[in-house]
Amino acid sequence: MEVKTLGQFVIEKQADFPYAKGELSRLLRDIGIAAKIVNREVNKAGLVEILGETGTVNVQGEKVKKLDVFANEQFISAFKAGGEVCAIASEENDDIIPIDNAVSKSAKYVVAMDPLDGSSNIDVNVSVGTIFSIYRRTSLNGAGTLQDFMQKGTEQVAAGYIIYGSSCMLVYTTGKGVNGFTLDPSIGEFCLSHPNLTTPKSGKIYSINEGNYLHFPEGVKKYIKYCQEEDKATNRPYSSRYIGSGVADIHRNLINGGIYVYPTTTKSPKGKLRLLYECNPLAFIIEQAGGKATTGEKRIMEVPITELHQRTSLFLGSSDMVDTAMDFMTKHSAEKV
Ligand code: AHM
Ligand code: MG
Repeated sequence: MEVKTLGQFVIEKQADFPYAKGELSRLLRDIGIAAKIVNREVNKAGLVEILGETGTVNVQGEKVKKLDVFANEQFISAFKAGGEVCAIASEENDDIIPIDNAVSKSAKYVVAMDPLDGSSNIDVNVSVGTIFSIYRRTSLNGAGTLQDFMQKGTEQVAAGYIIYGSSCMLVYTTGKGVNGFTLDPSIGEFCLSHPNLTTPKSGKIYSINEGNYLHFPEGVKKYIKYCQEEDKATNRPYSSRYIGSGVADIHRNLINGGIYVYPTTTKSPKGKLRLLYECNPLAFIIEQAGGKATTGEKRIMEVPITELHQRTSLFLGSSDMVDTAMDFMTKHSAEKV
């Protein structure tokens, strides 16, 4: 059987970008390497204390790091060493991390990331993920600036996620479809397992934290009731599935069809999720897979960005389901929560 590794695939795809000099390919390769290291640590999360005590992990007697901090440091050091990135924005850091070192002199890109999404799930052995979004810098040279990140999602050059689940997968797009790679632990390589991923136009799954029901906008409340109604023609009632790790919920829905909703609530009137490093990259992927991502009103990737950690509501998934949810939002927009 022919096996295609992530490294082979990105080099092959470089031909899609006639003027590319291989920087983006190298950047994707660096992300793959950092992902493997984070996966190794995530896999032994339950052992950290035990191994730490015996000294196997913690030779210098350093305090065992929390995995989200570890993942953040791992990706940052991969980007610093790779030389393709002049600034990083991370969920874990209040400000951007400018890079200006010997290898970054001709760096063209900036990367925004959520190094470990759903990190509260680690302690209970549930899937977590990394989300990344790559933009061309707008500044001319030297270290990147905050302004480099103030670009709409439509300007993304590439985006992807890694899911540390029952197997480890890396899914990414450069705007020419979506491809998924599964880590084969026996050879330590991400291998192309899901070429040209497309999402069904409709599905049977809705993913939302219903615990917040009382605080949802009226349109969302009505849409949830719609999902629960009996209707043979539209395959309802739908099933409710909510892991609480956005990457895992969205990955499942991408493959099986479904909708993920994190709306505004009376408690978080702007929404919870972050536009730059959660919603925009996930929106780029779902659109490239044939789905949709909106705020409930408009396309996520066209939302102007003014703050690094800007929040937004998110309706993401199979196109027919997102359309229906948005119809409910429009119809009930005038009603009080
Ligand atoms: P995090 O980046 O702090 O982990 O938060 C993002 C996560 C998503 O992955 C997940 O879908 C959602 O927040 C869960 O939030 P809640 O517990 O409010 O339902
Ligand atoms: Mg997150």
